Amino acid sequence: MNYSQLQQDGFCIVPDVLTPEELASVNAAVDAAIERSRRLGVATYTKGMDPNDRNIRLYTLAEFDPIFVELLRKPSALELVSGLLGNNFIVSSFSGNIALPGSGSMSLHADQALVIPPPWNEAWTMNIIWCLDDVHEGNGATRYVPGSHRFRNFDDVPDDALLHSRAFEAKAGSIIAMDGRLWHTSGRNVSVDERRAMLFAYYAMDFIRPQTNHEAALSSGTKAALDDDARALLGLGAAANVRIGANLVQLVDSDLVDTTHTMGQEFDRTS
Ligand SMILES: O=C(O)CCC(=O)C(=O)O
Repeated sequence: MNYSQLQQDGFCIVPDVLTPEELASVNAAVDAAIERSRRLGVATYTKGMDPNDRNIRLYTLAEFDPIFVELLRKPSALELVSGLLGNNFIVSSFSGNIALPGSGSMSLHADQALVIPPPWNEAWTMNIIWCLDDVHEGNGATRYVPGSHRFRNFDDVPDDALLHSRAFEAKAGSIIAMDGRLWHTSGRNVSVDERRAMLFAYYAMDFIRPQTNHEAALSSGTKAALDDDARALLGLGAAANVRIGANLVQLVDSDLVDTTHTMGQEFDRTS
């Protein structure tokens, strides 16, 4: 049901994915991440992307707390991701946008169009958006242009697309699964005192270069604490984009070529 809506409309909303206790823990981790970023002097506002500093941006969430890695691999999220993208995907980026009252709207965009040139014939990327607050028009919920996941190139995007946009409505603890081709933007938070926190877990087919190079962006301590599944999901390790090639090599002669060795390891041994 969710998956067919995701295919047809370019999004679906799944309520109650997080229990109240999980929601409280994720919110506490977000607060701690903001605090740590500020203490370390990491910018929490990206000039040029948001109209003002009422948006708090958090990047590379996996670095901040293991709870964010657990969100990335929640079965209810991964079912939707594999439903749309198949089984060969990795995390392209995982960021947060906490829109405080007074925050403005960024530019309309589709996340797939940010990483792949047109034509966008298939869904090769998608977001699982974690709603940490009730989100709605007034507090700046993400706005989407209905049917825009069918746009195949930039010429298909009407000049007045934004006028046709609508705000997602979802309760705290829900996820919104969104086709990477759906054109969207952040809304304006015109409320008096409502925070709007949403986390954007962006998944992409494994042959697309990720937005965040987690090998470079994560600290060695964080990487060392990850298990093999989490490492694979984050695209870590020296080998990249060898999936199809590795199978071919095994077909040629699985005794001659040990595909478990990465090129980096080979280099270490011979240097
Ligand atoms: O915060 C939002 O509602 C949308 C954020 C977004 O689309 C982005 O950061 O690329």
